[in-house]
Amino acid sequence: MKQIMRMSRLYAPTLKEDPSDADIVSHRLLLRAGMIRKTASGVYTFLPLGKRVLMKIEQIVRDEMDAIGAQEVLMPALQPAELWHESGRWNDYGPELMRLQDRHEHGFCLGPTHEELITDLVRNELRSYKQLPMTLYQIQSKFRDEIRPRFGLLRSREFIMKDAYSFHTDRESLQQTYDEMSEAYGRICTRLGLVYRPVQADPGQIGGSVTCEYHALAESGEAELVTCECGYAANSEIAECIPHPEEYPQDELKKITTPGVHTIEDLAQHLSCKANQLVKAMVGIDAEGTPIALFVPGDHELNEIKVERTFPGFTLMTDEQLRDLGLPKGSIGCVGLPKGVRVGADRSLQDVAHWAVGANEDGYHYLGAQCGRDFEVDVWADLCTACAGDSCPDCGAPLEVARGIEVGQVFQLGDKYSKTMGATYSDAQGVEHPFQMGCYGIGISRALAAIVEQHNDENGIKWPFAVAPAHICILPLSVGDDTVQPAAERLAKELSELGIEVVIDDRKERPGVKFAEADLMGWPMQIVVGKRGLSNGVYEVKNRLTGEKNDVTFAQYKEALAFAHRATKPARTFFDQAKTFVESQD
Ligand code: 9G3
Repeated sequence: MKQIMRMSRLYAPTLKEDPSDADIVSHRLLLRAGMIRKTASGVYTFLPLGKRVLMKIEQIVRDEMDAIGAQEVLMPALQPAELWHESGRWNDYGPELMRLQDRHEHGFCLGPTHEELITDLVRNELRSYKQLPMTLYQIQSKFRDEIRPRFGLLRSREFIMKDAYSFHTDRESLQQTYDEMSEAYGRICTRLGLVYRPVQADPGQIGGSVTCEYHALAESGEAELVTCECGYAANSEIAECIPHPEEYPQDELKKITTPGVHTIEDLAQHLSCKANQLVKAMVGIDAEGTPIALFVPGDHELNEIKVERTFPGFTLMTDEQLRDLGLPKGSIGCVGLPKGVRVGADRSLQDVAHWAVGANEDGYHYLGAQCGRDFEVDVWADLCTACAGDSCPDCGAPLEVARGIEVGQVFQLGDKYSKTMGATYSDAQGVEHPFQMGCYGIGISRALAAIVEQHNDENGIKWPFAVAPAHICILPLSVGDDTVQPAAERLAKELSELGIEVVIDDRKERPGVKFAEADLMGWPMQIVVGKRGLSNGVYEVKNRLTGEKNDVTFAQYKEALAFAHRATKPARTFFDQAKTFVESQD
């Protein structure tokens, strides 16, 4: 029998108004529903209802981790600095790493992640290939001193993460766990009620070669994704870009006067053509100080990560550097560039025979500039950020742009940590090798907010059943009435005997307040017990997720109850018989 929750006792201080400093819906609703409270910038307290949801999310994650053989541990948040010196990361991170000293002035940090800690644990315990593969995980608070905490739980300075780490003898074993973990992440997102996309991502600072992010789609998401109906999805930071530039109809090289034209928009207006018929130039300097002119379709942006990969150290020139080179900002082109300037161009421009581009003379542009005849390109590369309408690299269909909240990520770390920290196992011949490792995170508190971002309406939160703080809210309307209250209490008791989680709004509040708060808190179902309904022999049942309302007669209710009891009867018989058997043995 589950404990019946009573609104008259529940500590859930709701707010009538939207808090001023909450600028996304999940932050607003979690505060208004009395589920979280801000303790400091980026630091939150979970109140009873918020804590109940957190525990349900954690339990679903635990279920799925245990199902693939991962074992739960609990590591300390307080991490000795020595480990971070060993891995060489103590100085990699700036003030984001929360460092402190103990009373003996020994250095520590509050753990933002636990690669160092778990590698140290394992290098002393896991010594033989016979013990591999091994996956350990924890659900624990993490600390990252974000420079601008915002969006409530989405970017906080203390948050709850499930982080798992796997240890292997070789890459194929790592790949197998990585794949199992990826499938488990899909099941977790689905069970949490999240609309999500696995997204190919940029390994970034991790240095592992393979990584994938799990994004919950939401307009408030910080990540920009490109997605396709075929299932392809990638972080737009690194997604392969296949634009469709078109030619401006002009074959011979022709210089035109373009007074006051300095941007692609100006030029498109001047030529009454589309931006993708024009070529945009950006000039910079690479690590060796070589000037480089880059050309991309007029309707695309240069992608810094891709440019860095092709021209290491590339930084855009300042206005005076451009002037020193004699290049007029806003009408730079590929014809007549000063000697020594290297030319790079987005590979999609290979299919554009004649370019409309700056003439390297202020107030002039060229039409019909032909590669090979009027200019040369040294390097063709994928230099642009993919955007809506570009071709999907997998199936060719037009890409769409979406925004995502990164709720999970899986990494293949290889031997990045095991090598630097001397974490080795001995193989069948007794030879020592560094472990292959993987690491896998899910933002538990962030997932809670992501669920609200995807499940809400103008009245409040709409919790999916699997994570709702309770399943059914019973709303007696006239509490004083001597028939309504007992009927509501009986309903609560009968439903909770089925294992249903029930909350009863037993407060002496007006019906309007009860309805509004039930909608705000997002209980998936509401059952109204009112004087009129009782005299008509019905309960009014409302499905919060669909808005559907039905009058359920007492007979229908009794039948549903009996059915539910029968449905759970086999389990009950088993335990009753087991109990009787055990007692008979005494
Ligand atoms: C730091 C600080 C911030 C950090 C890190 C280290 C992110 C850091 C990446 C990861 C990788 C995976 C295991 C679970 C899944 C994610 N922000 N990362 O390493 F010192 Cl201040 O955390 N870790």
